[in-house]
Amino acid sequence: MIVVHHLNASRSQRVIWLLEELGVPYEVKRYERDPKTMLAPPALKAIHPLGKSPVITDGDKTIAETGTIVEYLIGTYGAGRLIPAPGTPELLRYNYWMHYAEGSAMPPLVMKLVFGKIPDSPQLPFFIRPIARLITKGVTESYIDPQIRTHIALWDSELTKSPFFAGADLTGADIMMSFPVEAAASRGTLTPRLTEYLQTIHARPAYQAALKTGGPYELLR
Ligand SMILES: N[C@@H](CCC(=O)N[C@@H](CS)C(=O)NCC(=O)O)C(=O)O
Repeated sequence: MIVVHHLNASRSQRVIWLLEELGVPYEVKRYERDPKTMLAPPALKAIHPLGKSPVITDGDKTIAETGTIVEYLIGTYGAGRLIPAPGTPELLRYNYWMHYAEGSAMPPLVMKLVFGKIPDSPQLPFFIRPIARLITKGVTESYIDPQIRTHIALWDSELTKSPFFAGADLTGADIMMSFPVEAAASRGTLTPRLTEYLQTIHARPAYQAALKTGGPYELLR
C-alpha cells in the first residue's frame, strides 16, 4: 500500500490528486505544520532526513521530491496514462514543465513569501523593522515581482497554445504546475486564461476527491 506523508496545506496535495486521477489505493499519514513557524513537525524527519513533504513510501521504497514521486507513480501505475506518447513533441513539453515547476517557478514565489514575512519577524528589534521593511519592499518590487510576472506570462502563453501544459490532455506536468499556479494566485493576480485553467482543474472529480482527503488547502501568503 502506498502511504502519502501529507503535510497540511502543502505540495503533497498534488500527490493525493495524482493518486485519485490514477485510481490507485493509498493511505494518508497526516502531519500538521507548527502554527507559529509553519514548519513541518520533526516526525517527518523519521521518514526522510529533510523532513519535508511530500514523501511517499511504497513497500520498501521511500521517495521524496514531488517531481520524482509524480514520475515514479505515473511510470509504475500509469499504464501510459497522464504522460504523452514516447517520441512526441508533447513529451518534451511534459519533461520541461515537470522539472520547471519546482526548479524555476517555485523559487521566486517562495522568495516573495519569505521576504514578505521578514519585517514582521518577532526576532527583529522594533527599531530595525522600518529599515527591514524598506529593504524587503525594494527587493520585492525591483527583483521578485518582475520575475514572477515573467513566469506568469510564460504560463499564459503556453496555455494559449493548448488546453493543458503538455498538449490537449491533462498530464503529470499539470499536476506539477498546479502548485506554482495556485501559489501565484494566492500572492497576486493571475491572467484570465490562468484563472480559467485553475477552474478547469478544480472541477475535476479527482481534484475534488483529493481535497476531501487532504483537508483545507489554503496556501501560505
Ligand atoms: N521541492 C520540494 C519542496 C518540498 C517542500 O519545501 N515542502 C514544504 C511543503 S509545501 C515543506 O515541507 N515545508 C515545511 C518545512 O520546510 O518544514 C518538493 O517539491 O518536494
